Formats: sequence, structure tokens, C-alpha cells
Amino acid sequence: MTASNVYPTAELQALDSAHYLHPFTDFGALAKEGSRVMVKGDGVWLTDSDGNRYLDGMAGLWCTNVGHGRAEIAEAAHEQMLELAYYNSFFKTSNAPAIRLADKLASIAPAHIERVFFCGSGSEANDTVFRMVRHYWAIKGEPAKQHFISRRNGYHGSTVAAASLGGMKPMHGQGGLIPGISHIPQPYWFGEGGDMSPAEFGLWAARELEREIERIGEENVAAFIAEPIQGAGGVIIPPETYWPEIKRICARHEILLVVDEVICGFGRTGSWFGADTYDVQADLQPIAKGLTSGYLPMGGVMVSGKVASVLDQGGEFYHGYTYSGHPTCAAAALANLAIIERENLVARVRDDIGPYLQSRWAKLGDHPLVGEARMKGLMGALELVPAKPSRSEKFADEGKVGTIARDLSFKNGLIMRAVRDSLILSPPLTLSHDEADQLVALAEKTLNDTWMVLKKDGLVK
Ligand code: PXG
Repeated sequence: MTASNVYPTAELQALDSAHYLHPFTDFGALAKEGSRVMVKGDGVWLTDSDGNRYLDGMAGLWCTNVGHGRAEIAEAAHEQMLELAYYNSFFKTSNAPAIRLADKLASIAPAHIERVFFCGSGSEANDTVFRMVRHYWAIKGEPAKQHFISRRNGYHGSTVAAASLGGMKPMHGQGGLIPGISHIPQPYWFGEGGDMSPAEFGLWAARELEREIERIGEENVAAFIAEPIQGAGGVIIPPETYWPEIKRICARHEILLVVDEVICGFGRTGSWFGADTYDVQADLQPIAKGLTSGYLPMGGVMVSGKVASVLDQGGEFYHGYTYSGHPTCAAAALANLAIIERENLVARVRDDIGPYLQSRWAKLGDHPLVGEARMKGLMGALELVPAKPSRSEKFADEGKVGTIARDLSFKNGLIMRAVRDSLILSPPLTLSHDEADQLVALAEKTLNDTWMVLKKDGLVK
């Protein structure tokens, strides 16, 4: 690769730091360090411009569910581009791939979900949710129902409404928080459960929703929004008591339930949707990422019959994007879903590679640095702690140890992401058993290497 000099690393890095502003990045720091330039993807493997190979433990960014380099998605996009690369879905027009995709999504979703509004990303999906939900209550003659309840450390995207719905404090600090949204505690037992058992804590965290509904007044509350399992917040797998209690609370109160499926959708948790895994029925389900496995950008909001029938009575919904229902993206999504179905990837996560990786991942919990090793479906986390078995003792300068471990993991050829002082994982659903073994061996090496560095620096005893 470097021999042909198609990807001259130093030159690309210089241009990168001169002109390219990266997402969620300290621009000044990156300019000094230089970025890593990825040039090739094949299955669960990535190659950078220096020819280094990595096992992609993050499936791109929680999205490449079918793995990299699938020719049939490229061919579907190619054929659609030659036929009709783009046309809009405004002004009473439509296109065949978007229609077929809407039908396909209705068939794989739970029976009560009937329709879909397309957009370009997960953030746009949640902006759509914000406007659609308020519109819904206005049509129903309850315009006071405007308030959204979401969760601290939840992630719903980066546009203004999505960042406000999310519970990431540093994001609220830049650009502000729009009014009409409040955040309740997250079901993060390892970090916030105190002396409660996971089951008790799950109930407590869920009941915070009921307390918040009472505080705001049910007549003012439009919806509760939550990820089935928080991804960007650190793979927070709620205690088993959490979702049943949320379900009970939502049934008792007249509010909409929005289940953000942007990460959990399309097989990640061993069902088509995270809501299926936890047996909850969402009124709206934002989707993106695994919809196209990231081959082209596309998102959507899947809508229940109950909500759609009200929207049908509301006149024009003044909302939509140039790329809503983009035919080429829809063709890629259809090819992607065909692969997921043909290769049985959803059942594979539930019955085969999921349990296989989970049992090996759990053993990493024996490492002296790991306070908890958790995984559901194919999304997992390793909590790094200085003084096991204490859950309350943390490393000073939160995030530093996580970053050291993340960088060592990259160096070892395994891409994991750091959240605070934890390492998180979300590999392609096509991961083979042999690749899972390699992944766990690389993760173990990373833990050992991190331990050595921390010992040297006196951060662990
Ligand atoms: N909802 C959820 C649950 C997400 O995880 C979005 C919405 C927004 O999607 P878009 O397509 O607009 O990015 C996301 C995105 C990370 C990371 O570092 C996670 C996401 C995006 C970027 C980084 O874990 N999730």
C-alpha cells in the first residue's frame, strides 16, 4: 500500500490538520499528534495508511453491522445511482427503493410499528422526534404537553435538539440546552448504584421517571426518550428490573415512549431492535447506523400506528430534509438488510457469536484492573478500577487511564473506544469465533500492557 504511495501518511496528515475539522475532537491537540488515516476495510479488519491492521472492535462507530467491504451493498448503490441517483420525496413524489425500504422496515419491526419518516442520520432522527411528538400532542388538542424527559449521560446526537435531549453535560456547555427538557438518573449500577443491589437500583432509577412526571405534571409531559442500552455513555446495560418498571410507568401515564434504536437496532442486542430484547413497545423508534451498516448515511423515525393515525389528521407536517428517502441510500439499506436476513445475523448474535464472546469477555473480569466486564448481545464494556473490588474508588483525573488503555489497544491492533475509565466494544455482527478469540487475546494483552504502565507510574499498587 505504502509502496505504491497512494496514501502518503505524512502528506495526508499535514493536509488533514491544515483543513479538516474533525467531529468531537480537540483540534489543536490533533494537529500536533496527527491523525491515523484508514484506507481499507474487509470484514472485521481495517488497514491504515502505514499498512497496520486492526480488528475493528467498534464496527466503525457502532454501525458496520455486516462488516466492511460487502460488494453487494456497493453494487446496489451503483445500480441505483445509474438508474436514479437522487430524487426527493416532497410534493407528492416518491421513489421505489424508499417505498420498498419503508415496507421492509414495517415487516421487521414489532407489529404495532407501521410507518417510517426518513432522514439522513440519528441526530436528524431525534430532531424529527422532537418536532413530531410536540406536533402529535398539539393535534390531539393538548398543546401544553411539550416537555421531554430523558436521562443523564444518554446520547441522542449532536444537533441542537438531539444534544439537548442527550444528557452529556459537556455538550450542553457548548451551545446551551434548549428549554422543555429534563434529565433523570441513568440505570448505571456499577457507577451509581451505591449500596443497592442491581435489582433494587434498577427499580429506583426507573421510578425516577414517575417522580419526574409528577414533578413536571403529567399534563405537561410529552414523552420519555431512552436508549435500550446506552452506547456512547459507556455501554450501560440496565438491571433486569429497569425496563419492566419503565413499561409499567408508561402504561399508567399518558406520555409517549421513544426508544432510541440508533445503536441497538438491527441485531446489536440479539433481536432486530433493542425494544424487542427488553419487551417494550415504543411509540417512536429513531434508527440510523445499522440501517445501512454505515455504507451510506441514512436515518429514520419508525412510528406506531397509534401515533401515525393522529399525524394523519394534523394537516401538513412542516418538516423534512432534502435527503429524506434518498433512493441510493435506501437501495444500500435494502441490500444491507438482505445480508442481515440471509446470514441470520440477528439470531447469530442471540444464539451463537453473542454467547460465545460474552463468556470469554466475562473472563476478562478476573483481571486485576477490571472492576466489571459486561456484555449484552455484541456490545460490552470493561470498567477499569484502581482498587478492585471497590466500585467507588476511581482513578484520579477521570478519563486518563481509559485513554492510555485505548491507545495501547490501538497499538495492539484492536480498536476499542474509551468512555471515562472504561473500554467499550461493539464489533461487527459477522465476527467469527476465531476472530472473537483474537479479539479477547488482544483485549487481554491491552489490559496487561495498561497494568504495566500504571504500575510504572504508581497509579496502581
Ligand atoms: N442516538 C444514539 C443512541 C446514538 O448513539 C445518535 C442518536 C446520533 O446519530 P448520528 O448518526 O447523528 O451520529 C447516536 C450516535 C461515540 C459516538 O463516540 C456515538 C454516536 C455518534 C458519534 C460518536 O460513541 N452515536
